[in-house]
Amino acid sequence: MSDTNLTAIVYKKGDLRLEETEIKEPGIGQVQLRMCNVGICGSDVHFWTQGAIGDFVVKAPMIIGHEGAGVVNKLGPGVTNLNIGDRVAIEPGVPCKCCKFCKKGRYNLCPRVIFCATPPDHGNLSRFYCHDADFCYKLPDHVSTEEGALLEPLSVSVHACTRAGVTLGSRVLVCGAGPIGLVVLLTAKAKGAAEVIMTDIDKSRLEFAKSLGADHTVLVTSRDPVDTANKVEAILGDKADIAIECSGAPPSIRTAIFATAPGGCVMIVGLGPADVELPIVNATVREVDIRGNFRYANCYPAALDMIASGKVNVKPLITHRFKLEQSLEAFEMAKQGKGIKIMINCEK
Ligand code: NAD
Ligand code: 572
Ligand code: ZN
Repeated sequence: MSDTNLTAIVYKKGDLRLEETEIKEPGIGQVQLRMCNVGICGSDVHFWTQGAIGDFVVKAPMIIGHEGAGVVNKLGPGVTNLNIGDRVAIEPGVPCKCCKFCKKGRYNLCPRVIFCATPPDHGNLSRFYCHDADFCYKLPDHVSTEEGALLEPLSVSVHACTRAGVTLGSRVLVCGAGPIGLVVLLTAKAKGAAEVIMTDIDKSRLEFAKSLGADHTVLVTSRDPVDTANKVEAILGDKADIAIECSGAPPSIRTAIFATAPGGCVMIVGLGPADVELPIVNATVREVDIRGNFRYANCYPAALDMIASGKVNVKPLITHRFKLEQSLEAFEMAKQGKGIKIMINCEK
């Protein structure tokens, strides 16, 4: 029987459909993958429910999904780094490889990057998908394709913790205990952080964070960011060396600044409103550096090594599993904010 290509497509705001699409042939330097697992990310849900994130608007039907792993099914011309049958994690952003940012290794800043499921670029929640072979990472036999899919959010945390300077003995505040805050927790611990304290407005998320190894948690109940920062300081016995903000909520960004020690760093990962009022003078006079994070560059190998070596265990993050045929149900569950990571299996 010939293969078909069931695919999850966002047509427009609120309109997600499962349809058969053509199976593409791999281009030069590409591989055709038989997809295995794709995780649902908050941005996938946002593009479906809102039809846009900032300036990125779904103007034409877009295949969703960017946290994927699959098996090499065909090699395109010129591919030498992979073989048919290899299980790989897919780094979803393929940059131009020529611009000044690409040339200096900061390819996440490439203005011509093609990034799965960021309009107008298609994602990989389908049975078959073609991708540049040099942005596919072969998984060792003992690393599952679910873990391969989780390399994507894990790479965000590797980039954030590296840029924030997390190292042996760091005392780290992580604001927001969603999937990103949780992978930041795991990565900070793997990098040798002495203590990680996490905040959230949701008690169940903090309980989950504790089960993953958070040393302390703070339930945010006050509207005043200084109150929350004081709670963090009371628990740590001092301000944090580093705060990694993973909620995007403006009061939480303000808390991150107030809770960080002089000379420390606040890393902004969470993206909420475009304009946010911040206590910038407070940060300036205490030389608290505020740094930004945009996806990742050169982080997949380190993320894979952390999983393959057993230094991090991302498996507990997967709370729900669906088949590709059940994608609409899976997205409905993600929209309701249930669980942590919802994984879709694309195998027949
Ligand atoms: P999520 O919505 O699942 O998690 C956010 C968490 O923050 C939730 O648990 C929520 O309850 C909590 N929260 C909300 N208000 C809070 C407050 N005032 N104080 C503390 N916690 C609060 O999202 P996620 O998938 O974990 O992603 C987190 C953020 O990271 C999102 O804004 C996302 O867009 C962003 N992100 C950025 C990058 C990047 O490259 N910069 C990459 C991936 C994700
Ligand atoms: O895993 C990549 C990723 N990036 C997210 C969110 C979720 N997953 N970002 C937040 C949204 N931005 S963006 O610049 N954009 C839609 C391109 O607003 C990218 C980073
Ligand atoms: Zn994502």
